[in-house]
Amino acid sequence: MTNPAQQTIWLKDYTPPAYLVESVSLTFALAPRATRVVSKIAFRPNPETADRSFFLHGEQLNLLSAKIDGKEVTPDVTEDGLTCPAPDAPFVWEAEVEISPETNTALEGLYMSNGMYCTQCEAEGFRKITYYPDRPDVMAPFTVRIESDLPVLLSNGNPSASGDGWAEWHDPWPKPAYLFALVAGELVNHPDRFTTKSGKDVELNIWVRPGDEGKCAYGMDALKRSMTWDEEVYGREYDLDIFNIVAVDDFNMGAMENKGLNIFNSSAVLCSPETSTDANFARIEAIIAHEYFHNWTGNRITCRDWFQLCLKEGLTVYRDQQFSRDMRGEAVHRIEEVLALRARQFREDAGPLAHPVRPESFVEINNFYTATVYEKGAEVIGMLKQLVGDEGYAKALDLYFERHDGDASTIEDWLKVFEDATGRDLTQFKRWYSQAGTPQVRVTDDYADGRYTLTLEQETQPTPGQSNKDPLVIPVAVGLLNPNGDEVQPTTVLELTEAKQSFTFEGLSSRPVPSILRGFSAPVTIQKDSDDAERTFLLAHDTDPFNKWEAGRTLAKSVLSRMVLNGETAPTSYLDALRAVARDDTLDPAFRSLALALPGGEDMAQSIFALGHCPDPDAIFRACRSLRDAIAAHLSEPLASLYDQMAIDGPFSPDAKDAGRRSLRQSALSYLTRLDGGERATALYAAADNMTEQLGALASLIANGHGQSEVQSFANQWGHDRLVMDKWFGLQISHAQPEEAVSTAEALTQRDDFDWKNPNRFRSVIGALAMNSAGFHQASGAGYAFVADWLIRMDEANPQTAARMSTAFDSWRRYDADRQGMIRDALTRIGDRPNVSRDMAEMVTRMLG
Ligand code: 0A1
Ligand code: ZN
Repeated sequence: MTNPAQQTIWLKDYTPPAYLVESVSLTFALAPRATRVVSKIAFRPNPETADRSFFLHGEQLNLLSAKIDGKEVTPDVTEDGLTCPAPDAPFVWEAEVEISPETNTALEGLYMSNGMYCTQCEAEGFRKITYYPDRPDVMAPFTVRIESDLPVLLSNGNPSASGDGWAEWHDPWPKPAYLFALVAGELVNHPDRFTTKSGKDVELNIWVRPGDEGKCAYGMDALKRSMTWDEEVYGREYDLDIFNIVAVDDFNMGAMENKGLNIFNSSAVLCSPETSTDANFARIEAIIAHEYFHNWTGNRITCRDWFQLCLKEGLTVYRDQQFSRDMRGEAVHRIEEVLALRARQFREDAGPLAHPVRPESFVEINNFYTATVYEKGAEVIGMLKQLVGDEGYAKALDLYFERHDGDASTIEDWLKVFEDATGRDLTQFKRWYSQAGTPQVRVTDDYADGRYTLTLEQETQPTPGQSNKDPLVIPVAVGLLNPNGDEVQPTTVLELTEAKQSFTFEGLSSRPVPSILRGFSAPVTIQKDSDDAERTFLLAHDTDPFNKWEAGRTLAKSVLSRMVLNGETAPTSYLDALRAVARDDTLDPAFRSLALALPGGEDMAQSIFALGHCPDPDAIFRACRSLRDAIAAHLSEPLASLYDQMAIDGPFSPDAKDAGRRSLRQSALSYLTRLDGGERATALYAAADNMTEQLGALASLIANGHGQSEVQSFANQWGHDRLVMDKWFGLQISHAQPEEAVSTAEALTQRDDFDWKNPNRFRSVIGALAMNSAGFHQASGAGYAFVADWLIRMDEANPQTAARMSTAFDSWRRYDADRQGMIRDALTRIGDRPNVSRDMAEMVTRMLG
């Protein structure tokens, strides 16, 4: 493989910067292909190092002039930056560069989206704007002047002055360059205000393209709820006079926490009942909160270097999860967190891309914005909180903000505040940050003379570059039920620290049924020789809602595995248990909906592989379909009454209660459509006045081979709305029959509105195919070839988005020799191009490695 600058960067090689920055002043004269950026940067030697080499990052810049203390200099310019002799004393660097935002399809640095200028600087995009020490441990206050005829000109901090064709912003809070942002465009705003708990009045705005004003109210409401929540729960107040959010159509990720000027993928902020599903509302609420919470965990306290990414991301995800649980219900949200963790992070941990929460090396940092850094990073914080208790956690967080405000910090700093605040030694706990892989905890038990003993053994399989694994500190929350279903031991957290350890419970009059890993207290897999009778018992009686759901989930997986591997049919005992859940009106509708959902193809492939078999995606698809039919037939009566009962009269509300009812109704519909020839779904589609029901009905129709006319009418109705059409593209592929998925995707890419350079549209087709497990893994290899062709095309325009989607191939070693061969060929074809990007080259190398 050709290696475009495949230079590996190591955590152990960290050295402090030679020069620090006192202040930055930037002037932008905006023009689509010739934007001029004038920078004036006050440097001073870093007293903590003797190194005096002056290096500024810079990529794809046309340097027009450079001065040090007013004198022209001629730096030595290379592809990735410049060096220049510099004084061993404070000095002022001035430079002028020219850049071309209009031709920037990578969407990093300054680029254009629908006539609007915007930026994305995390992780290393600022170096495409001007020459700068583009590393997070160099922090400075910024003053920014924007010159343009466009009416709205925004940057970080507070507005300081403006005139005809220009505006100036000043951000007093020292920040690294990755938090820099600039926006210029013809935008309209949805304004509001917020008074902080100490009485500071803050102007809030959501800026959007004209026409999108009607899709801002929910985002604004979520922002104000986030601001209040952070004050109440973490004591954190906002610290500028203004907080701006801008919606951008072309964006690689969900959103970005730039100081005072959050930039959002429009799909992560714009919503309305007619155009957005309940899932969209929930995601928007979580992302708005996430970006806002970064103001303290990420911006006021940032990362020393990119290896510490989980310091800000793990903590901020943990905080947004806490917020969403408070807004939407603890149990249901926890189940959703775990479903996402298993689907993305457990898969990552089990394959060639496994890496620690704090990686030790990288080639391209953009490849490390992963489920492991984000979601496992959040799980690690959840475990820490269980180990030190709620009070210990609150004390540690207060100390963290007090001690490190204004710092670029490390995981060592983070753990030290916990040690200092609680007195607990975290030496062993720290392994969670450095050891990759999902630990397996094997559970055996014994009962004699009123004494019940649980034995827990932990083991983590080798991962790339880490063959030996040490025991971790694993909080295992456990409860015990007696055979009548009464709880005889309320939840207690066992601390597993050894490879093998036993825990004893006394005074039990009969052998209890254990409920292990309540609330999913650690990101591990549990292995226990339980039978379906025990799982059915827990599904009926467990008092811990997470484990009640989990019992149903493991039961479904065990039934499905036997259907796939032994050709069995669904046992009546399972169908009866599920019917009892459907009928149990004491259960929250959202919970019931989750309990009625079956594991998907990818989830089953993971499970079957873990059982030591090679998964056959077609056989899994057939088994899932046959189980759905059995459930539909066995539960037809309760499902039909749920479908009627869960209908909502009155206006649409996106709140969790109504969303839960719609979700349960949709679960019922998806089964009933297998029985009623699409009658209910067709009627619902015609009557729906909100996108949740319209799209849900359409999904049920497509999945069952109906709905051709609805697919057409949907496009006629929504052709003008980019975000709705993304759903339309995606749905046809994700619900396609396996043998039709590739041809459907191919046909959709022929359409004029398949604007593939837009990451959302690209994901809605190529990403949807990669997630249709049986469609993507068709034995012909057509799915692999199709995805590979598009990744190659995208890699040339936007390496970051292409590289992220290449993870579709990361589970390749699970499959049979034919499929493995075809995937290896596809990956080799992607990686062997002379112009392969650094992002993609690293991903392919690791996946084939
Ligand atoms: N820090 C943002 C996500 C983000 C990360 C990288 C990006 O470009 C490489 C863009 C956004 C967050 O956590 O929300
Ligand atoms: Zn984040």
